Amino acid sequence: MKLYFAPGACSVGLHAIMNEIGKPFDLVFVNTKEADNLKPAYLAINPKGKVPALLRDNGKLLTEFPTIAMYLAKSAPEAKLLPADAGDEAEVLELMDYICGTVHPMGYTREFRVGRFAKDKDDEARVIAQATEAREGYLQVLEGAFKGPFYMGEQFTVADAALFFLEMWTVKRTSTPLPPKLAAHYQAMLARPSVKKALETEATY
Ligand SMILES: N[C@@H](CCC(=O)N[C@@H](CS)C(=O)NCC(=O)O)C(=O)O
Repeated sequence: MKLYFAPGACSVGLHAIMNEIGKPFDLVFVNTKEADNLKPAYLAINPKGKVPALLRDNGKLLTEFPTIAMYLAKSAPEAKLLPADAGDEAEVLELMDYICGTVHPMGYTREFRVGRFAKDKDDEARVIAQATEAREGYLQVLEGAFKGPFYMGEQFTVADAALFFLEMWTVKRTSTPLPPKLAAHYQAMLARPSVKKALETEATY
């Protein structure tokens, strides 16, 4: 398997999940800072022009964080990255959908890639203010749903990897404080060997 990633992008959550599972995989660096993700060579692999993407050993490509996370978790049941109960599993997917479909684009991408959303330079402050306000609201929703010590309670699941990249972005790339439960979760994730290893590896690119 090959994970197409960019250092510090949302793909880091999947990188950590793959470390949790512990099976061999290859990393393929996509330099999004140089917009390599939008160049023909990468578009031929993933026409969406985004990371993450997972190339399976059968040559099929999977995209979208929640999809890849579910695939990885279900392919390695021994790692117990999903709850056994169907309703609880649905809650994990619900969280990943919310993060990847709403929170990431509206509360983070809108600020990180403000040039794509603002009418012109003068409009950027308005767009960033919108993203900030939205982000503060989303973080309160996530804080309210958080059970602790992990998102689903005692069990670490793929939902925690999705929460992690948001927490990391919030701390490192925004001026929004993390609410207390998410702040504690972020520290616990940073101490987790799978996350440490992913961050250390990505720092070498
Ligand atoms: N809906 C996608 C979003 C992926 C996404 O936006 N990835 C960002 C990195 S975090 C990216 O590739 N950005 C490059 C760009 O937009 O040019 C998912 O959940 O996987």
